[in-house]
Amino acid sequence: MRTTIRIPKPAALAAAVCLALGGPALAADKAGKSAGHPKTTEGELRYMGPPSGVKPEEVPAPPTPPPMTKAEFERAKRIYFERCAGCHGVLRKGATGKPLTPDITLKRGTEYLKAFINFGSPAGMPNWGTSGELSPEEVDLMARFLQHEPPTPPEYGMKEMKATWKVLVPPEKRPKRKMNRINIENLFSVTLRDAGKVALINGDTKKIEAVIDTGYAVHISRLSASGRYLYTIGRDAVVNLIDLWMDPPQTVAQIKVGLEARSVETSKYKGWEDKYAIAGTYWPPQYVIMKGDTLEPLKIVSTRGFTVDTQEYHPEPRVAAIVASHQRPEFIVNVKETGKILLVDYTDLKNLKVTTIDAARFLHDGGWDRTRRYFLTAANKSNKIAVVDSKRGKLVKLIEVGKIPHPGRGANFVDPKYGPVWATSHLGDEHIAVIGTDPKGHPQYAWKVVRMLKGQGGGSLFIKTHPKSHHLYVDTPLNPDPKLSQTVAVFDIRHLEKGYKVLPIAKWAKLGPGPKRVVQPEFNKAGTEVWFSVWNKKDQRSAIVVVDDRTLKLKAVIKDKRLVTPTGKFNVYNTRHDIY
Ligand code: DHE
Repeated sequence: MRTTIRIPKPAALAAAVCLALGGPALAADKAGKSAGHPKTTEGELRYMGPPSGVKPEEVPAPPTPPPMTKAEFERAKRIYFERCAGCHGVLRKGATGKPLTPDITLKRGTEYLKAFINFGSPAGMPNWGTSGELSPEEVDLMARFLQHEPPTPPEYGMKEMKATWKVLVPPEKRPKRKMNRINIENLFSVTLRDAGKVALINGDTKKIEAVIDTGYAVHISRLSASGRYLYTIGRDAVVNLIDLWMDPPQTVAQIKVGLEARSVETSKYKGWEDKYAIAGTYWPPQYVIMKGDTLEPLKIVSTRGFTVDTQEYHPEPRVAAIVASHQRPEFIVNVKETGKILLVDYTDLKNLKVTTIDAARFLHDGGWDRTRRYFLTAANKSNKIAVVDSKRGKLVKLIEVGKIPHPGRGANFVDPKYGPVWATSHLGDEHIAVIGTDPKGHPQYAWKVVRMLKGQGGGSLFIKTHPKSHHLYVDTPLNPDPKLSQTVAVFDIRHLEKGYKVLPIAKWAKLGPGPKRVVQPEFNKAGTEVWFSVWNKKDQRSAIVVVDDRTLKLKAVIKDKRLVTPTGKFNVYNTRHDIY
C-alpha cells in the first residue's frame, strides 16, 4: 500500500514554526507563497528553523571607536601589517607583543595609546614616535586605528596556492649532475632582507656567485637532505626552490602559500630525503605539505584551536619554527599562540597522523641537541625551553630559563664540567642558559640549566658554535646601546667561568653611518671561520665580516653594493646536517 504524506508549503511551514515559537509570522501571501525563503525546502526549514540558542544580551554591541576616514583606515592598516603584526598578530590577539583588541584599547583611549606608541615600553615595545620611525600624525592615526575592530585578511586555500604555483624548470629538464664548479657544501645563502633576494656567497673564495629574487623580506633558507635544493621563504609567504646544481644556481619552482610566513623545511628521514617540503604560515594560520622537487601543494592543515594553558579558542595560532625529524618520518611544527608542538607524520597524507604535544606559549625558534634526537625550542613569553624527544614523540620537560629565550637554532658543545649541553641567549636579559642534554652519560644534569652565563646584555637573537670550535659567539643586535648591538661576545668553552671577550665586528667593517647591527653568527663547513652580518638600513652600506675562529682576528670583510640589509646566513653543509 502506498501512503502519501502531505508536506505543508515552505512559507506556510515557516510561518507555523515562527508562530509556534512565539515569533512573528513570516510574510506569506494569501496563496501561501513565501516572500522570505522561497528556495528553501520544507525539510531544511523544519530542520534549521528553530531560533539560535545565543541570547541577544550575551552578544555585546560593537563599541564606538574614534572616527577615521576610509583613507586614514587604509593607511593605518598598511602601517599595522608592515610594522606591528609580526609581534601583535594580524588579529591583534597578542604574542610577543600585547593583545590590542578593541575591548582593551577602547578602555585605554587615544591619549594613552599615543604615549605608548610614541615612547615604547621597557617590555620591548619599540619607541615608534620618539625614534622618528612614525610621525606624530602617524602615531595619532595608529592610536585611533587600534580602537577599531581588526580587519581580517582573506583565507588562502588550495585554489589560491595553485594559482601562484610555477614550475620554471621541470625535474626532467634539470641537470643530472652538478653543472657548476662551486663547492656548494661551503656555499652560504645570505638573506638580503629589504631587497627581497638571497645572495649565494662562495665560502671558499668569498665571492657572490648569484643573487636570486625571492619573496618580500625573505626570512630563512633551508637545505634539502641531499644538499641539492635550497628553499627560501619570504615574509609574504613566497617559497622559492633553488637548484644548486645549475650553473649558475637558479629558481626552478615557486609558490605563494599564504599572506605571511616565516618557516620552511624539507623531509630528512631515511628513505624520504628530498621528497616533501613544508611551509608554515602566520596568515592564514596553517601549514602546507608540498612535493619537494616541484613545490606542488598537496595538503593544507589549519592550526586554529585551543591554547595549551587556559584552553581558550585562538583564531590565529601562527606557525613558527619547523624542523624535520631524523628519528621518524615527521615534521615538528611549533604553533606559537596555542603553545602546542605538532609531530606531523608525512607517510600517509590522506590519513594524516598528527601528535599534539602540550608545551607552552609562545613557541618561536629552536634546534636539535647534538644527537639530533631531542628538539629544544623556546616558548619565549613563558621564559621556558621545551624539550621534545623526537624518538618517543613526547615532551621531556619544560625548563625555566631567563627572560624571552631566543636561541635561533641554539648552540651544542661539550661543557668541561657538565658534558654535552645546548645553550640559548635571551632577548629580555643578558644571560645565556646552558642546559644539559645527555640523559645517558650525565643523567644528573640532563634537562637542567647547569650554568647561567652572563653575557653583554639583552637584545640577543642568535648564538653559535661548531663541533670543531671551542668558542661560543653571542650576538646582541637588538640591544639599544650601539656598543652592544655592534659587537659580539665570545666565550672560551674550556674556561666559561672566565667571562667573555668582545669583538668589534661593526668597527672592522668600516661602513660609515648607520645602526650597523651585528647579527647571526654562522660557521663555514670546516668550522674554522665564523661569519657575521653587519646589518645597516636599506639605503646604507652593509657588509659580512668573517672572523678566524682560532685567533678571533678579522679574516675578511665582504662588501658589495648588492649586499643590501644582509641578516641570516645559512651554510649549506651545516644547515643540511643541522650542525650548530
Ligand atoms: Fe626571524 C628565524 C619569526 C624578526 C632573522 N624567525 C625565525 C623563525 C621564526 C621567525 C618563526 C624560525 C624559522 C624556522 O626555524 O623554521 N622573526 C620572526 C618574527 O615573527 C619576528 C620576531 C618579527 C617579524 O615580523 O618577522 C622576526 N628575524 C626577525 C628579524 O628582525 C631578523 C633579525 C632579521 C630579518 O631578516 O628579518 C630575523 N629569523 C631571522 C633569522 C632566522 C630567523 C636569521 C634563522 C636563524 C637560524 O639560525 O636558523
